[in-house]
Amino acid sequence: MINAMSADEIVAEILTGNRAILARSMTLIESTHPKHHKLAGEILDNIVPLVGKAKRIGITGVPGAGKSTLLEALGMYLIKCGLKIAIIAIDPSSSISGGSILADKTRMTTLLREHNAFIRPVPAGGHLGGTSRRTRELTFLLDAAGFDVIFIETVGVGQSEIEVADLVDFFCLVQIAGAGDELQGIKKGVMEVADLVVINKCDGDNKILAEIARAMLKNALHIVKPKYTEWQAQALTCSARDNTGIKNIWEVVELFYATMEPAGKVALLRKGQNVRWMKREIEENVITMIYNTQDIKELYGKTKASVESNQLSPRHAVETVSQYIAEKLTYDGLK
Ligand SMILES: Nc1nc2c(ncn2[C@@H]2O[C@H](COP(=O)(O)OP(=O)(O)OP(=O)(O)O)[C@@H](O)[C@H]2O)c(=O)[nH]1
Ligand SMILES: [Mg+2]
Repeated sequence: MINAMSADEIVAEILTGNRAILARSMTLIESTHPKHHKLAGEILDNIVPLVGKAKRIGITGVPGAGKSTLLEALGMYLIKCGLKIAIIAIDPSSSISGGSILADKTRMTTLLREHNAFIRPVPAGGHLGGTSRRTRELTFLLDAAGFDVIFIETVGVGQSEIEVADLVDFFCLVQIAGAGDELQGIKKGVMEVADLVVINKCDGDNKILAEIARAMLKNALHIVKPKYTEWQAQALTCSARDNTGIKNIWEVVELFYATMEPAGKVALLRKGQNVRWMKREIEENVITMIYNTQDIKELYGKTKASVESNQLSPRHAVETVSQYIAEKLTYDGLK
């Protein structure tokens, strides 16, 4: 149905809040089928000038830290404040629509019933860069569709959280207090990109441990090299289950924007992210194109065989293939 519509018509529907068209446009953008590329590109060209109002927030943390439960609590709080929220839930374990995605969607049962919430599960795809490849464009659609806050939830395994940090304005790490190993549980690199660390499950017997963990984290965050001169990463506790500390989290997010926006830092951040994304995409495309060119493919295959049989040193092989590509590019490029 959407294929029969023009990009202008589709965008008009998205702007009026047509959720079915929004969802279908997202599927179109995620599609790797070449026949969808043109329409997806046209939709994005129309959308991009309209984008920029929504707050983009990343949420990461170890499996079971309570990210989904927290998003449900925070999401409901924001809806009560009169905001429209969207959640992109990235599932690294699933390549298509696997079971865990559905599980995650059903975990946010209260939000699922809300008209002012939109939940979109996204498979990570399993290859490097899989997370961010299309997710940036999905946030653009949601922004244009009028969602005030867009959350991107990702499980803190592999590199996904670092990728997600480059898709959002504000990055929140959800932790749980353990028996004194709070800091070990945080992977290197994540602390550097976190704008806020939330110790969840601060309830029942866990309360004191959570408060201790928060104090330790607060100190640790002061030692980490700050991401921005204007912002010191914060540490909070909350209980997503009992709905406590949720308002504090949002106040920190608002403080972040109130501090960074007047300094022009959010706009600058987004500009940098767009350019980095473009550069990565070009590099990926160019590499794919080069390796798919018939004569290069053949030369590569032959050279690889020579390296495997020790007839050619890997260094010589690199030179041979690189030289061939360089000559070919100059020849074709100057024609
Ligand atoms: N006691 C307590 N339990 C919680 C809290 N938040 C979440 N839980 C429980 O922790 C478990 C995991 O919660 P989820 O919200 O699914 O955690 P998650 O981080 O989204 O997990 P994955 O998506 O699998 O990575 C569930 O059984 C929740 O009920 C909390 O604040 N306190
Ligand atoms: Mg979850």
